[in-house]
Amino acid sequence: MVLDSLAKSLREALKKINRSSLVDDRLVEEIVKEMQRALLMADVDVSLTLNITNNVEKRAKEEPVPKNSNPRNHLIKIIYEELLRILGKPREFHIKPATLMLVGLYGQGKTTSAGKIAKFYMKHGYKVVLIAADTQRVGAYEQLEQVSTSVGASFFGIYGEKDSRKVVKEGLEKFKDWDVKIIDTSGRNAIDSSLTKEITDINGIAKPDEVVLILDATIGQQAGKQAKAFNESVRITGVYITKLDGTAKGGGALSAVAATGAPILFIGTGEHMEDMEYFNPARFLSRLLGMGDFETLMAAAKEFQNEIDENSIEKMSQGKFTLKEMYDIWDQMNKPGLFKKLFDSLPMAAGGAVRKDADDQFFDESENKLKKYKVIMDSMTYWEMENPDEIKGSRVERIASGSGYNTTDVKNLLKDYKRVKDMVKNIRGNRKILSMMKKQFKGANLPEDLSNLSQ
Ligand SMILES: Nc1nc2c(ncn2[C@@H]2O[C@H](COP(=O)(O)OP(=O)(O)OP(=O)(O)O)[C@@H](O)[C@H]2O)c(=O)[nH]1
Ligand SMILES: [Mg+2]
Repeated sequence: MVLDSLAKSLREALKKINRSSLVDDRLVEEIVKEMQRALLMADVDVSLTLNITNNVEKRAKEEPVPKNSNPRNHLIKIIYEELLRILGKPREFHIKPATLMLVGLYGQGKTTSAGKIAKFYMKHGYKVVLIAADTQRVGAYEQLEQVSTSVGASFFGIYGEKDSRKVVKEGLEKFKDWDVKIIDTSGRNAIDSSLTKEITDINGIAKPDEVVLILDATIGQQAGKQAKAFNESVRITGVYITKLDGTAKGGGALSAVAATGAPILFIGTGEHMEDMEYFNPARFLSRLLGMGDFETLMAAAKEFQNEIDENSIEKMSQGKFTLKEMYDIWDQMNKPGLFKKLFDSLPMAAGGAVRKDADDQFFDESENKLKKYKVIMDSMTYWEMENPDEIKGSRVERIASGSGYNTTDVKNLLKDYKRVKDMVKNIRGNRKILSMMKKQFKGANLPEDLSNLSQ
């Protein structure tokens, strides 16, 4: 995983809290020292580190423990909240047709990331073209062409052309019907006037929905300075931090970029085309700490509690989970994203099993599918809803024609249902999670024993 040593030290600190019989000033001071050491080792800025750890110490010593928590969990919660401040605010990112321009200095990972982003969109069913606007570096054309081939995206470039503006203009025109256009621009050694002019010009021509700054995590805190400088010369909509897998300095890059206020959109975690993640600070931190995505879990559980009656949860946890239960739950969830949030919050706690089984794509699109699926389910008989495994052949055809969708949609619904059912089974098999969920629904503050959950 990324930031291995930081993760290890922070997890040790949390374990120490969990193991201690008493939370006193001495323990708080010890933990704060360990946090300081861990953050500085990960290249987090000294004053930021001190600010965070001083806050932890002050809050831990002064804040009264809420009634529904205990001193250990309260301390962990404070640590979590203070660390989260380092990572900045999440930016909402909708997967939809878009033009993206990638900018950055030499060797930061622009071309590789262009391929990864292409793959990411293609996984969601979009038609993607990569446009070779790096007309400066020898071999840039071939490199992007090769990247396009490897992910199966379309490619546009004009071999030997020196004017990147012309390439972009022609590429966008030729591929105007493609859903997603990703423009790979050329780098420089430093942000100079020729780079600023080039990307400003391309920006004017392409009018991209996203201008993504690519920054190499191994430059550590320097990433913050670069983000600031780029932001001043072109409107950056998000930052993609690459090579987080290969450096202990990742904490420096992440925190310094977050401090500039530029949102971190993606992180690169390896050289392969699938080594990329959408960056969500809370999820990233929870995973780093090995405690499951409990921030999201708590928020989702609270919403869930309001949206869903106890019956559905009981049913879900006790064995019966047919299409009918799925329909009821979906029906009660009028808040977009709730379902995804709830399940997304469980994976670490379930030892990673849920997460791996649950294809991201399913969740990202689940909101859009929801409407469609409900229409399809409305065309099913009660018996079919109760016995989804029996829906085959001519039944699929009848349901499809009754709902106005095609048989693939019906089959997808059944496939997704099976996935959710497996997840529910997974959760059911893990009594710890179940009791944790129940506690959450009763409004408890924190899972009792975080270190155990993360095993
Ligand atoms: N380990 C690791 N390597 C990466 C990652 N992203 C990119 N790289 C590597 O970084 C090197 C440079 O990547 P490029 O994509 O060519 O960088 P660039 O910004 O396009 O470079 P120029 O076009 O020369 O400006 C390559 O060897 C990539 O394999 C990452 O997330 N993890
Ligand atoms: Mg390149």
